[in-house]
Order: sequence, then structure tokens, then C-alpha cells
Amino acid sequence: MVQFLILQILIVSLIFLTFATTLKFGYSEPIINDPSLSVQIIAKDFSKPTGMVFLDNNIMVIEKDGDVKLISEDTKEESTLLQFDVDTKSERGLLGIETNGNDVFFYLTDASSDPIKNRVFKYLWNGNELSNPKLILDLPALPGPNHDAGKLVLEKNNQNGITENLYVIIGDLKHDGILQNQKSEDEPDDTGVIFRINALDGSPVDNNPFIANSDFSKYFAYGIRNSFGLTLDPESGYLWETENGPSSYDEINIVRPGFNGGWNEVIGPIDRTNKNEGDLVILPGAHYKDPILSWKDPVALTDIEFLNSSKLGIEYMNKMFVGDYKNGNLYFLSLNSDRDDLDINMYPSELHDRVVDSDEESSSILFGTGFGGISDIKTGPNGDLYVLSFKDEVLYKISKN
Ligand SMILES: [Ca+2]
Ligand SMILES: [Ca+2]
Ligand SMILES: [Ca+2]
Repeated sequence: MVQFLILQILIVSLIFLTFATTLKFGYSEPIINDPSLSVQIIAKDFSKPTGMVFLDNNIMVIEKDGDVKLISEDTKEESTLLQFDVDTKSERGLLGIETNGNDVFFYLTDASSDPIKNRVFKYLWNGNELSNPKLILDLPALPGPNHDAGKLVLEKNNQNGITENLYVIIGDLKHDGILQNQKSEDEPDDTGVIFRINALDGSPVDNNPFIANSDFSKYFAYGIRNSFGLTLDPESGYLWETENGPSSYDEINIVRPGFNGGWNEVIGPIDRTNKNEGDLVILPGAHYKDPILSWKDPVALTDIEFLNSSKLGIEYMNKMFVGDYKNGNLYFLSLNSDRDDLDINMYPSELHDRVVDSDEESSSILFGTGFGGISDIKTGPNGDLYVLSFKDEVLYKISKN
């Protein structure tokens, strides 16, 4: 009888363990706070997807380990277009993708060079294959192995209307020089920077903030720690980024030309530190600016996107969406009419210090949860909102019921 009981307990434990394992490795079932919206899975079975772009009826998805996948949204057919030879240690890998429809840009930690490098390549896309690789930015990857960043954003060049500019973000790679606000005589070393270059050839854009100084001519911003999110506001044309803090203060920043993010002297609002702007390296043409919003306890903020569509309802049009890695949360924020700050009066007074200090403050800007570590957010060609999950390894679509 005792033996039978033990056997029963064993069987029950086994069933429970199997169930628990299924739960742990299954999808986390995203939940949206607005009941008029729903989430569906568009594509799955990726391996650590880090980014996506839309090309006609196809979605191109990059994976951290170096694969470029093409998925047909109609037939769901999936193929591998390219396999980059990448270093994948820690945050290294195939990290960024961007396109104008004809060219596709990739940011990756290139393992085929010695020493390894973070590089931006431009490929031609003919509707079937990627060809004619061209190296347009050759950046350091050492020591790292983290803080590689890698998001890419294209911008129309308003001066000539023909070419495009490409923004490229790289983290500090654990460097500690002039670009990290250290008052040193060292040359700038291309770390902790947002670049703004001609997308055709990687040359500096004529009206860049530090164009007069050849050492800094490709830089748009510096003093950046690490980032998994970069985007342009379709209404204002302003650049925005997210940043990961160390043990405190993740940030959302508006990045105007010459922005100095303050790292590694300052993270989060400067009045919550024992530093002042005199402790920073302010290059001619540079300015320090506090984050528009920061999180006292880091949630590992990732991508940022303005929904460039009214498909989910006019209340979501050109509003800001921000993802995180820790909780799989999707945050939702409204901007003021000048598009350079939050519409702060919409939010509880606890948030008026522009720091999320508690779960209650976080819930006031929460749009949805359960997305399992978000790596990319994009407005789809049909106007719906797409969310790529690094941890769930699926692509979600949010649409009106
Ligand atoms: Ca900062
Ligand atoms: Ca607060
Ligand atoms: Ca994005």
C-alpha cells in the first residue's frame, strides 16, 4: 500500500513537472489593456530574432546568430537568404536591419575580421536575393563583449531630396574616453555614439552638428551607454532612443543634433546624481539633456516606435510605443504638441518628475504585457503594430478586433 502511494506521488509529480515545463517554454500569451485590440502570431520558430523590415508582402527577420530569414505574410513560407559569420558572445551578433525597399542595411559583429569589428553593410535587394555587399561603416567591437547596440534608422535627406541619411547607434563597449565624458586628450574612438552618415557610402552628412571637426564629423550624438531602440518621429522628424542603465535608470531620450547623453558621468536625471553639467565633456555644438522619461529600477528597455497609422484608432496614431526585455511589457506614451516632451498632464502627478519609481507609476503607461522580451516594434504596411519577441521567438501583430 505504501509502495502504491509512493508510485502515485511519483506519477503526480511527473505530470506536474511536465506541465510546468510546458508552461515555462510555451508562449506567454500577450495581454493588451484595450479590449478593442487583439494580438495574433504572424510567424514563429525563429532563433533569437533581433530585428525586422517589411518588403512588399514579405517580412525580413534577422537572428542574433547571423541568419537573415524571409517570410511571406501570405503563404507563411520561410527561407534563409544569408548567413553572416558573426561573433555571438554576450550582446554581439547580427543586431540591426533597415531598408528603403531597394537597399537593405545590416549591423553585425563581424567574426571574419581580425580583430572582430562591428560593421554596417549595404546590400541590394531585387525581390528575391541580397547582392553587392558594400561596407559603409567599420567600427570597433573590443573589448565589450556587451554594449554593441546596433539599431539602424534611415532618414530622407531634406537638403537634396535624393540621397538618404543613415543613423547608426553603438554602445560604449566598456570604453572610458572623451566620448564617455572623460576629460582626456585621447582621440574619439567611435564608441557610445549615434552616427549620421550618407547611406550610399558612409560619408558624413553636410549639416551634421560636429561637421567642422573631422574627428567628430560623422557623429550626431555621444555619451550613450547602450541602446536597443532608435526611431524617427514621423510627425516632427526628431530622433528618439532608449538606453539601458547599469543598476539604475533606463532612459527614453529625444536626440537633437549634438546631444550628449551624459554617460558615464551621469545616468538618469542629473539632479538625482551628485554631478553637474560642468563634470561633462561638452564639445562645441553639443548640449546635455536629461531623459524625457527614465525608470529608477531598470526593466531593460528595448525598441521604440511611433505607430504611423490610425488603423488601431485615432487615439494611437503617431503615439510612442516602447518595449522592454525584463517583463515583456509594451509601454505607450503621448507627446505634447511640439513633439519634444511627454504630454505630462495626462499622467499621474507621481510621474511628473519624469521617473518611473514604482509599479503604480509603471502601470499608468502600460499598454500590454506578456510579449516575452521585445526586440523590435514596427508599423506594418497595413498599418497594424508588429512586435518581435526575442524570448518567445515569434512575431506578433496587434490589430483592431
Ligand atoms: Ca542620459
Ligand atoms: Ca516618479
Ligand atoms: Ca523598430
